[in-house]
Amino acid sequence: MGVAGWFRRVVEQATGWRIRIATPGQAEASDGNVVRLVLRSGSSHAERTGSYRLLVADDGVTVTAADAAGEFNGLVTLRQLMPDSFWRAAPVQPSPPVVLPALDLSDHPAFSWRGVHIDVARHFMPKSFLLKLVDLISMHKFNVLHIHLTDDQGWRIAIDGYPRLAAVAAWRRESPVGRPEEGLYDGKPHGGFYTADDLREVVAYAKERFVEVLPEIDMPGHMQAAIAAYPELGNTSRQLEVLTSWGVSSHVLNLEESTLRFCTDVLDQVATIFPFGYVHIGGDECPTTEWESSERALSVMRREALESPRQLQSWFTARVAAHLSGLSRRTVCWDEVLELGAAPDDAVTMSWRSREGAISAAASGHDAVVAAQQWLYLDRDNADDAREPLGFGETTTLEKLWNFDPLPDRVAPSSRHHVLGAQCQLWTEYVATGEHAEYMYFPRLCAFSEVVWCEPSARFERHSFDEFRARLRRHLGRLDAIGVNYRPLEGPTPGQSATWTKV
Ligand code: TNX
Repeated sequence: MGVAGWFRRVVEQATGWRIRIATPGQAEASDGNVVRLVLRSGSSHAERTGSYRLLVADDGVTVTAADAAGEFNGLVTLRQLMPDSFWRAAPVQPSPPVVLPALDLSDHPAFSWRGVHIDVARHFMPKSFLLKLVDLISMHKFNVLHIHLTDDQGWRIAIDGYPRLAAVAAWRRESPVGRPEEGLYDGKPHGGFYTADDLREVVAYAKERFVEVLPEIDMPGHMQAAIAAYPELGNTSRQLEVLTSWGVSSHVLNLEESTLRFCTDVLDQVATIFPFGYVHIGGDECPTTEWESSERALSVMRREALESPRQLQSWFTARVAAHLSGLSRRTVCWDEVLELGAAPDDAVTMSWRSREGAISAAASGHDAVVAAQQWLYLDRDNADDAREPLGFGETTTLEKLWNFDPLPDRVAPSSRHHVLGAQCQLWTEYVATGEHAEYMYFPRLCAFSEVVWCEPSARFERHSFDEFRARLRRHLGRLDAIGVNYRPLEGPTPGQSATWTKV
């Protein structure tokens, strides 16, 4: 039923009404109680995907768009014009009357990549949370969900032919309590993984809401969990365990052909689950210490005429990226890879260390997504306030995020199109539950949705943070109706922090 079916479902759920879907030519309600979806396919203008026009008039509501994503976004806006109870999963009695303001609104996104990332490797998050996250991000008109599926502390995707990934790599013995330097551990096993069917369900749910799912398999570093399951992937003969502390592991993949085969086998299966045209292969924080003292790694270096162990990562990445090209997927990688000069021409750089990575990627003709930690890492504290849950320490306030400009003037007009958009990251070393994740995401993602949807010039000229904050107060009613554990604008309430305190 597509977009109309989705809208009927959410409205029926929230109101208990019965809604009829009519096809063109069938009689319309004569009282104006009608929502028309008009696809203007083949229109000549080059509007960005997801653009729409919303017209509310006496004879009903009309959403006009050039694609289904635009129809969906128009209906999301329409739902915002309804009472907050329209965001509930069950009706309130009696259902409030709906009176819409007359309006004619044309709306389009500033950026085509409007991303939200979740790290399910450091803490496993149940599938139900991923589905809720899809709902929340689509409601804010984001269109990419990046799932960080593997890391030193856990591997979260079952892979046929490698049963020990689910049986061993998905579980760790215990987790740190507080900061790792405190040396305290909870003594409780932690883990979990998704089957291919679980992930297909997430992908299908996301597709219905016009969200693409970007899978990440981080390599050749951040691989200790896989090496614990299959020691032959590593550089030492020592049996490792799935890492129980936070930080960067020095245990990385070796560079044997059999290890490359493991990587490509995994990516082959990833490509069958995730239809998105992009696959993320990480590439961040890969120490070369083990390669420097590995005769096998050094012999690959000599064989391939590489100048330094660092270049081994470039060689490895180029091999994996070529495999992805064969699967018709573009490679996405963290910005270290661009610096190594290893990224293929069509790779997308995610610049996490600073905004500069995206600026230089764009200048050198590469597509880039801005993920700069200084603004877009939501594992950072919301405020410099002792009541905040344990975070990464630095502070990213709502105001700082709202004021972020993904495309500063330093990006030359001729290369601006290479900056596809921006993305917020939630790393979950300190975030063990969905409730805590919601607290870190919201309402900061509300501010970020304006960063990627609105043209920066319009946002700064016509709006201000104070005015945004006033609109946000209204918007929080919708998050209440959905049941989101957002951070109140005044700061955490005492009961709230109990949900993430580890004992
Ligand atoms: C850096 S961002 C990392 C993550 C950590 C994060 C903590 C990136 C590509 N690597 O592994 O979780 O910092 O903020």
